[in-house]
Amino acid sequence: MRVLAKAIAQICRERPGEPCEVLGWVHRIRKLGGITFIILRDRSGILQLLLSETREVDISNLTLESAVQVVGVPAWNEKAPGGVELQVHTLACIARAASDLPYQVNAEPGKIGLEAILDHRALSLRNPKIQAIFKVQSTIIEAFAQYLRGQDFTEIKTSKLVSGGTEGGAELFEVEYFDKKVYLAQSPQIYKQLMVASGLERVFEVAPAYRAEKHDTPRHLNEYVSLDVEMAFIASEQDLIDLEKGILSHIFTEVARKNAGDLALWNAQVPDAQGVSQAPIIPYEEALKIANAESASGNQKPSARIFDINPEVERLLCNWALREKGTDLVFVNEFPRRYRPFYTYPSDTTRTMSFDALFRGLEITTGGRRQHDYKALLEVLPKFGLKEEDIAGYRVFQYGCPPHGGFALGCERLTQKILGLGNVKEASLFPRDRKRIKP
Ligand code: AMO
Repeated sequence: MRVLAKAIAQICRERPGEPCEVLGWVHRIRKLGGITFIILRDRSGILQLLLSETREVDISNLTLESAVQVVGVPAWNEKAPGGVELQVHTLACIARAASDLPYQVNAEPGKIGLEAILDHRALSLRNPKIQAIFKVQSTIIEAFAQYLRGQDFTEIKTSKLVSGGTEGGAELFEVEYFDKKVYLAQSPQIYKQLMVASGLERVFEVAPAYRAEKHDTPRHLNEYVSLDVEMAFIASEQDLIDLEKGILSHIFTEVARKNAGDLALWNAQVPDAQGVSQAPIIPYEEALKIANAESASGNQKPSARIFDINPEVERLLCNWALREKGTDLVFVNEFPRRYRPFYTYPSDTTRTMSFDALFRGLEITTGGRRQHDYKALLEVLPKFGLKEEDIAGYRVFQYGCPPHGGFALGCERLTQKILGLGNVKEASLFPRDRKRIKP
């Protein structure tokens, strides 16, 4: 019977003596006198193989990372990982790995530099701890979509080739498109809003977004996966915050349920539903006051007075929320108009119905209600250096576009913070930065 490594304990318990076939890779080889132990690895985990001298299994040519097929009988052994091993009868090498491995797959990832991990991505992913990152990410994406489908949202896929930016700034990658210059989309912003206007009302998208940001920081990628949401008939950003709390609760519950082993490898825990529901919503001005007070009372030398939310303020606010409210999550709302894009809905002359979500010291979401009144949109354009033709796509708003809003969650940043990774690039399969365009 062909089984996964993780099923061996169950077979040993329920059908002792039954021979099993397991397929996987050689993770480690250890010789002790006449006995050889091999740690075999498959997608489910690791399994100790016991090769005794009495069985004639030739492993003299076997190299680390070769793919093998083994047949044996499960047996309890308290010294083996998981307390069980496979006593091998036959072992066949299906694909021999060359002996000059360029990357030490079975090493603790923390001891290998990030650049080496990324240079040898396919090999580094064979390490269970590194693979765990992408198993968790897969659950995040699945749970995000599952929750929204359950709330009657429709999944959309929009073009990543666009004629201009939506998020302000000059952070656009140019692409030659026949005889024109077009750009890689910074976000599906206009399209998701158009889909609300189209009558779909509730949409979401999981897709790459591109930012030509020149800086190299542990929180920025030039290409990231954006988990986007947009919904019609909302009153304020409060409706969106409630929706995001529901999404995050579901994601955390699913990650805890499906990825317990992956979380354990990183010594990580997800917040429980209570932790999410307790997340405070702090108006921007209040958030600055808290950050200033935190900074002044910190053990380190207080930094200069804080006038805007920056990475240091995100950390201070999250420290405060953990201490005072017992939660890893903080929402900041009422951002000033000057810090938000043209499409943001104003709540008065200075503030907007917009918000950010901060999780474990990092911004993971930006969102807000949008301006759905086309005339009001035109009025603010000069302040943003835009002209009517720049937002031509929004003209359809003249034909009955309801109040609406949405947000975007950064998939890699959420993965990074769930697992406690030092750099967001670790949570991107093939990260793109200023220097890295391969593999
Ligand atoms: P914003 O630009 O804040 O908002 O992006 C939303 C979220 O996307 C993630 N993110 C990034 N992750 C990694 N590297 C980057 N360079 C990067 N840039 C952004 C973050 C961030 O919180 N259109 C609006 C969203 C909306 O209002 O619906 C937008 O894109 O987690």
